Amino acid sequence: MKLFSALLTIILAVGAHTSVQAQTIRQGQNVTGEFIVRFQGAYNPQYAVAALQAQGLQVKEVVSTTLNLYLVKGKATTQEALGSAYRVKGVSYAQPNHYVFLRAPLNLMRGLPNDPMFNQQWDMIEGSGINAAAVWDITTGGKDKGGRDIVVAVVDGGFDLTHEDLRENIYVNRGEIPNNGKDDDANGFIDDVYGWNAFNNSGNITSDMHGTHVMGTIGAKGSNGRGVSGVNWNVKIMAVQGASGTTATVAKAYGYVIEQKKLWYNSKGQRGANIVATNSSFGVDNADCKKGEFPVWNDLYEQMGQLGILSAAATANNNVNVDQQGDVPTGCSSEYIVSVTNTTKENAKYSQAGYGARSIDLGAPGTNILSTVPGNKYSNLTGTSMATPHVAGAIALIHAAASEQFIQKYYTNPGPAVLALKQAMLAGVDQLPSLKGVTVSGGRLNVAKTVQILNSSAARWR
Ligand SMILES: [Ca+2]
Ligand SMILES: [Ca+2]
Ligand SMILES: [Ca+2]
Repeated sequence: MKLFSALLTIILAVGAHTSVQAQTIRQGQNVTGEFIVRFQGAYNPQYAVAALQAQGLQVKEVVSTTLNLYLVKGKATTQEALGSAYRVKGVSYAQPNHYVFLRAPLNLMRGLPNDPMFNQQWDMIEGSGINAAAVWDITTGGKDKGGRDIVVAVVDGGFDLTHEDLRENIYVNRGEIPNNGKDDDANGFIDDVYGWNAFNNSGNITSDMHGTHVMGTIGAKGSNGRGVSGVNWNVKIMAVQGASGTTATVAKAYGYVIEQKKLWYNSKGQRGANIVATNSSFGVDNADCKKGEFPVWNDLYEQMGQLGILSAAATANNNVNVDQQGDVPTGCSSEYIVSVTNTTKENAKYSQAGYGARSIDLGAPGTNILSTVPGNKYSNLTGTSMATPHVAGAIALIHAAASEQFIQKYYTNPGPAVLALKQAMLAGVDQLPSLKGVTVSGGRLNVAKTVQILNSSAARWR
């Protein structure tokens, strides 16, 4: 990975610079002829450099003007050099420069989690995956730069909210007292503690394999020594049941999401939830969203988008051209949908996954993806359903990594801000030959590149 190679380069560069073979350097060994001098009090750096030079010592680098530290080189032996340094007025002390090594073993370095199954999570790293690992150097998710909680609403069949690797990252409506038959927070929904069950209009969330797996990819707790890591180590995942049945059920599920986000704005963050993404790993195959039979679906995505919610949507698990065959929702026209197809560890589109040069935005890993399943278990599953939560999770992680400029725009003008986020995501993909010409972007999600592109474009916003 990039991090490893960067560290190796640093170690090797130090070795080359001092003409010492990298493998022969010991921890704590002196760097030949170099030492560090500290002046007492605030000496002008120009004076310090001149005074040291007058003793035949060469200042290699000003290490810190605040601490008055200088890296100095000179004289044959360190003892001789130290003696010269102490003859300079104002020098408080001088000490040899030592080689210092990383203490952590490679798999415990910052940036990578300690979860025991992480070594099977090719989908999270650079190469075949989404390069979330590079973003984890900056943030592991949970809150934006303004300290606001980041919430992802998963609309699916059901969830095991007690799973050992999920429970800490499940959204909780703090204003609601469970199971008392009352709408304690007056948001229009009785006993909605973890989200909403649109199948039976209640706050009772039931368990299901599909939704539990989707949740784990978005936000299984990272670096907790258990199981796997999600795209976000920390995040709030809202449970919304209603991913099948009828359009009315789906509308009730998204309606809950819309109400909670509106309430969050209207209460200035005191109630409701700061939902930034939905995950929709469901739909209607071969249905034409643009032909007038499905206006409700497109309207829901539009309304969510204007509130700053992007919807990651899985396309069909068939090798069909959605531009021609249609699909709901990935063939719908709302710009606030990020439509996703399924890629493999071998950097190809999965054979049984939908595509479309106009309809399908990008690919994400969806073949043999390891994630959480009910009963504190873990399993590999394949499908566009497994690809899409990488995108929904990425949207949340990007909010955590996004600059102040982005966040300010998001809270004043959420629709255009999230469309800029989507554009950065499409511009930042890793191009793949099998996605070229059959997806909008021609590539697979790369979260780290998206963050770079978004933050550099946000720096130019007014
Ligand atoms: Ca309520
Ligand atoms: Ca209640
Ligand atoms: Ca874990």
